[in-house]
Parts: sequence; structure tokens; C-alpha cells
Amino acid sequence: MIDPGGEESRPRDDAATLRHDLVNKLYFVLAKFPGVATKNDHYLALSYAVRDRLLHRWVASARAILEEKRRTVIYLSAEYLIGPQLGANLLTLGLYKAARTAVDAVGLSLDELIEHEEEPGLGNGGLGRLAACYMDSLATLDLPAVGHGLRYEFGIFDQDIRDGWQVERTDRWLRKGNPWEVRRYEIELPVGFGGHIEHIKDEHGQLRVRWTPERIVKGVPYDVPVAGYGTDTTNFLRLWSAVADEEFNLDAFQVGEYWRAVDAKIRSENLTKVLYPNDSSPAGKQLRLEQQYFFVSCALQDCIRLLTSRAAIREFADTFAIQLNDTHPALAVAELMRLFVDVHGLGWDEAWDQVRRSMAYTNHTLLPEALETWPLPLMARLLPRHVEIIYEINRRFLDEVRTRFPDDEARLRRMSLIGEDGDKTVRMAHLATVASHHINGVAALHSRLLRETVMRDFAELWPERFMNVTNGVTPRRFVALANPRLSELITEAIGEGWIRELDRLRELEKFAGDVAFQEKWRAVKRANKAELATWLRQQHGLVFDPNALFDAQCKRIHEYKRQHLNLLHAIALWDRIRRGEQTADVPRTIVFSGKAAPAYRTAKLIIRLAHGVAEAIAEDVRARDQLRVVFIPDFNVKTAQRIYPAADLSEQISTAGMEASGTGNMKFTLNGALTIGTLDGANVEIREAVGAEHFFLFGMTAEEVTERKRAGYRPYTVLDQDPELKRAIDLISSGAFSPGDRGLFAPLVDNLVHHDPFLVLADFRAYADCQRQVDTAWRSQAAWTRSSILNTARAGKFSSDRSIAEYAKTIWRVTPTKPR
Ligand code: F58
Repeated sequence: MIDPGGEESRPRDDAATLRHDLVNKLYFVLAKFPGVATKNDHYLALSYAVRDRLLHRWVASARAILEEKRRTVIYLSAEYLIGPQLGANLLTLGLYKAARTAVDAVGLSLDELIEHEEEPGLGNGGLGRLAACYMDSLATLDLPAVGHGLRYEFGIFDQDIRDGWQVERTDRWLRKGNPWEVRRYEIELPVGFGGHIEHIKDEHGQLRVRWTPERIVKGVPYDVPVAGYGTDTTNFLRLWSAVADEEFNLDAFQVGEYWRAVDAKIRSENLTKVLYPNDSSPAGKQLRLEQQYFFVSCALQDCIRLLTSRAAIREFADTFAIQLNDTHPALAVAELMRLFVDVHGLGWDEAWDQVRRSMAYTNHTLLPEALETWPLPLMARLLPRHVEIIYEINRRFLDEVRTRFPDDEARLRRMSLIGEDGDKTVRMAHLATVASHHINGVAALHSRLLRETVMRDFAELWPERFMNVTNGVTPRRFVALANPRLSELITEAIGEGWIRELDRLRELEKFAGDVAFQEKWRAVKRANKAELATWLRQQHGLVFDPNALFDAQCKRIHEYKRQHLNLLHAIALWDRIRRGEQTADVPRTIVFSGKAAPAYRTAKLIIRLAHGVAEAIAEDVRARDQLRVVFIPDFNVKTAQRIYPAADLSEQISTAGMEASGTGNMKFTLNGALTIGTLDGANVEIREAVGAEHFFLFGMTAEEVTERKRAGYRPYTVLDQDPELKRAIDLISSGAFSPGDRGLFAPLVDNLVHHDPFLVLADFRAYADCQRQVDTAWRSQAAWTRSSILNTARAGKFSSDRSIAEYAKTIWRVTPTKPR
């Protein structure tokens, strides 16, 4: 018999076999022949051929996990921004060259097929992309893992720009087929909502709780393989999709209520229709709560199903290490308790012990408006049993607090899982924290502030549970795949080991002062910029000068990230040029790219302002050769991969204390951009790693920000002391960037002048002066290039492999298992 994971059945990786397989897939999967096949057909055919190779490894990995019974990581995340898969899988499987030859041979272009893929935008930004990087690293480090999430039919919206405004378009990413997923038809898990609970005695006289949901939705999984680089380990993402429960609808059919049945079906299947496009402030919508519960319930039932097929329920915590990616999956705490106690008959204490030994929680934000809370009545209506469980967890928890801190009512109120200031809410961060053996922030500064501010009471109670794991990014996608020219140069200099062991980039340090190497390094950057310029012209009709200093700020648009600080500086530069004050030897192109949450008015106005400024400068013949502002539409993983390799300067200018970590900052650094930034998030560690003299630091510290606000910050007083800033603000108000509509930016300007909650004006002078240092540094290209090389060479720490190794050792206690 042929062993599906064995050597005999392993598809061969040479170009001829791949070509044969491609044509074969075209015939037998897509029912096409080369003469009539579309580009999409060819893309799908090649992808299916590549998928065969992934699946072959996957079988071997799955077997290794089952046989060795090692602890498996269960990553729970509402978002995975995995990016386009074809190129990444070709790289990981070592098939890039063979695929190019195979595709050439049938008269097509591999680059075009790769470009053709529409990426799954199953995330908003950093948090979702981090989950994808972590899946890559888990496989690369041979750590058994399953990532559970949601298979949104529509991912994050596509961003169009019309007349300078963001316009959202639905992301119909599945419309041309998705060759990277495998639906598991044999698995269907029921998830209940609403209804009522009864407290009954079972046949042994034990008190039991029976929950009779009002409606049931079925979860069906789609698996997406995630292959490790330089190893055979292949894990998978299991993305859950909601379908109607037929049995449930039968009732309605039998009494002839066809519409009621269809209605219920539509309602069920709406559950996984769309990703909530919010950044930083959670949307308090019922459907979102349903999504959160739906996927954690599916994930946990799935774990228990696998476990109990071979072991006892009491082995749960030894078998699974569950990681909560922020609080979106925090209902897992109550759901796991329900499954243990109500369904599997464990006692409360035993169940709680299992929960506490399996869960860990990562926090990604300190912004108070971003900490998730749910209205208690909503949760009680949707999940009555879970609310009961949460109350019981809270009762026991508050008893513990009372014992440690007697007579401290205020503390109890602050720490309770139920918020009682105004309407009652469930505080998801508190729920996640009480159930977790470890709670971590995502950069050293963030983890410290977490302990000192929002989680202070908890850190006082359980100091040993609080940790830091600084974020990281995968060098496979963000260097090897995105920047082939740089990768080749690096590999030529130090060998290819860096792709798996990023610390080895340090070996580049010895070339930092080497004139010939510097010249090659600059040539790579220049070629990447030229390529971006061509693409921008062809795709968007945008002008981008590859000889200018390419200054980039690419991330979600948010006031705390301060794209408007960058814009004020752009306006000041323009003003200087118009006043004849600016020397013309450092031409700059300031690039913005990023989406605004559709309901976030100020963020949308910032996008509009970027376009207004871009246009005014482009129309000014005296200025436009020295300065350009460009907004690249629809920032996503695909566009990101074009931008990072080309950037010279990375803007990481958030108000100190507000950006938990940032991960774009790491991607820019690894690709040799120098950073201008505040002491915020992981910037602090980037600066430490690359050396202060290779990083442009400015602005208030987190402590200074707090102090300035405490002392009573009056932004308009800053204007009186800074005529350049005053002129920039006045230019906006004068209609210079909104011809014919002077009031357009009034909400933005008024807010800055009178409130300025993110201290944009307070940091402006430091920022503008620091940008002068950037100009000065740029004038000496040899020194700049040396800094650029050193930035890359010293950024090895920011590999997600390092982050995952830390999670594995200190939080999950898992060890590598290699497939045989
Ligand atoms: C981001 N959070 C942080 N949230 O802002 C960033 O500093 C950090 O580097 C990154 O996480 C990874 O740790 C983030 O992306 C979201 O997108 C949420 C999506 C759901 C609604 C609330 C925001």
C-alpha cells in the first residue's frame, strides 16, 4: 500500500515534474487546456501543484504530533493577515527556481502568476499580521501548532481613493477560488446561542447545568497549511466558517414555514461573512461577539474531540498550550469551563486548574478605548450560561483579592470582571488575566507600562505571571521574499543561514565600512526604488522619484500614530521652499499608506489632507523637484512587500506610550531603512540594537507625556512660540490644501489647537529639528549607507523566530518535534 506521507508518494520537486503537474492540474482539476486557460486557471493550477507538496509534508507532521503526544500550541486569534501564499510557499518549499523554469516552459511568467493572487485580508493590521508571522515561525522551529480563527467571506475592505477621500470596497477575495484551503467535511461542530439554562440533578444526584440554546450554528473548518522554512514541519491554520444547522431547521420545514427556515439559514451563515474593520476601538456589535464565541467554541470542542479520542479529559492542559491573541478569544475561558463542567462532568476546581494551566494571554494595547468590554445584558442574552460561569469565576477571584487586601473596596471594584461604572459590562482583559498562567505585553516598554498602569492591581496580586515578549516578524516573507536583491547580496556575503537564524546578519557588520559593498548595497536600494516607481506609475499614475530620499509612513491611519505630525512637517518643508529657505540638495518623497476605520472621521480627514498636500506641492513647479507627498492606496501585505525594500527612512512617530510595539518598524529596519522615531513600543529596542547613532530619536518620553498632560497641556500656547508651526497650521486653515473649501479641515485643526490629545504640536519642533539631522545625514551617502547596513546587521533580534522561541520556553513549555 502507498503510504501517503512516505517517500514513495512524495511529489518530486524538479522543474519537469512541476511542469507536468501544472498541466495535469489544468486538465483534471480545472477542466481546461492550455489554449483556453486564463491567467487565473494557470495561477490555480500552479498553486494546486504546490499544494500537493505542502500536503505531503503535512501528513508526516500530523503523524509526528499524534505519535509523539507532544504538547501542541493552540493559537487563538480572530485575525490572521497571512498575505499572498504562492510566492511564500515556493520560497518555503525551495521551489522558486523550478517553478520559474516550469512556468517559463509553458510560455507564462511566474511573477505575473504570483502578482495575480488576491491576498486573504483576514485581519486589520499589526495584530493579525503578527499571528501570521508566528504561525510561520512555529512551523520553522518544528513546534506543533494549530492556529484557530475565522474564515471571513469578506476580509478587510479594499481602499480606493476618490477625490482624495478613502472609499471602501468589499473584499471579495474568494471569488476566483482559494487553492490554499482544504475543507474538512467530516468535522461539523455545533455552537449554541441564546435560550435558557436549567439547574438539575443527574442520575447520580449530582447538580448539573443544562443549557438549551435558542439557536444552533454549525462550524465547519477550512485548513490552510503553513510550512516551516528549511524543515519538513507543516502546521496549519484552522479557519471556521458558519453554516446553518439543518436538523434545527427541520422543525420549520415540517410545519411549512419555509421562509422561517431560510431566514434562520441566512442568519447563521452571516456569522462569518465579514471582518470588523476596526483598528484600536472594538466595535460593540452583537455579531462580533457571536464571531468571537463561535470560533473559540469550535476551537475548544475540536481540541477536546482530538484529545478524548486517545486520552482522558484531565490531560487537556498537558496536551494543549492555549494562547489568547488579545481579548478577542477571551470567551475561551468561560467556554472551556462550560465544556469541562457541564459537558465532561469535571468538578469546578479541577476544571479551573486545567484552564489555568493551559491559558496564556497577550495584550496588544494600553489605549483605554481599545480595551474590550461587552454590555452585560447583551452577553447574558446571547450566552446565559457563560455569564453565570463568569460570575462564579469573579466571586471566587474577588474572595482571593479580599483575603490579600482586606477592607479595600475600591480595589475590588477596579479588579472585578464586571464593570459597574454606568451600565454593567464584562471586562474581557480581566477575564483573560485571571485565567492565564502568563500575561505578556509585546515590547519591553509596553509590558512595563502594562504592569504599572492598566494591569497594575493584577501585577501587584500576581507579579510572577507578568512577562514581556517583544514582537518579531518573519524574515522569510519580509526580507527573503519581499527583497530578493538584498537577500542575494546578503547571502553572497555571509551565506544563507540568516534566513533561519537571523542573528547571523551580524556578520554583515564587517562589511559596513567596505566601499565596494556599500556601493552594492546602495545599488540594491536604488533598483528597489526604481521598481516601486514603475509600479506606482503603471498602477496608480503616481509620480515617485527614485533619486529622492524615500521617507515612508505605512500603517493604519490613527491619531496616536500621528500621520498628521508628518504632514505638518511636509507643509513646513513646502513653506520653507516657497520662502526660499530650504537648500535644494536633499530631495524627499514622503509616502503614506494605510487604511482608516470606515467610521473614524478624523482618520479619514487625515487621508484627505495627505492628498491635499500632495496636490498642492505637485502643482508648485518650484517645489515639486525637491519635495513630493504620495499616498499609496490600499495598504496590504502585497503592497507592503513592495514598499519596505525601497524605503530609506522609516517613520515611527507615535505619541510615546501609545504604540504597544509596532512591527512595521522592524520590517523597515531589516530592509535597511533608518528610523526617525519616538521612544515608543519596540522603537526603544530597535534603537538599542542598532545603536543610538544610527537612529533619529526625537520627542517626549512616555513619562513626559503623562506629566505634560497632568500639568495641563494647552496646545495653542505652543503655536505662539513656533512661527513655522503656526504658518503650517494657518496654511491648512487658509484652504491651501482644500481649494474652495476653507472649512474642510477645521475639525482637524480645531482639535489640534484646542485639545491635541496626542501631543502633535508639543512634539512638532523636536520632530522638525530631527528631520534636519536626517537631511544632514543623507548628504553623506557613505555614512548613511554604513548606518543602513548596520541597521540590517543588528536587527536579528526582531525575527519572529526569537519571539516564538521565548514563548515556547517560558510560557508554553513546548519542545520541537520533527517529522521523520
Ligand atoms: C497592534 N494592535 C498594536 N490591533 O497597535 C501594535 O503596536 C502591535 O505591534 C501589534 O498589535 C502586534 O502586537 C492591533 O493591530 C488590532 O488590529 C485590533 C483589531 C480588532 C479591533 C481592535 C484592534
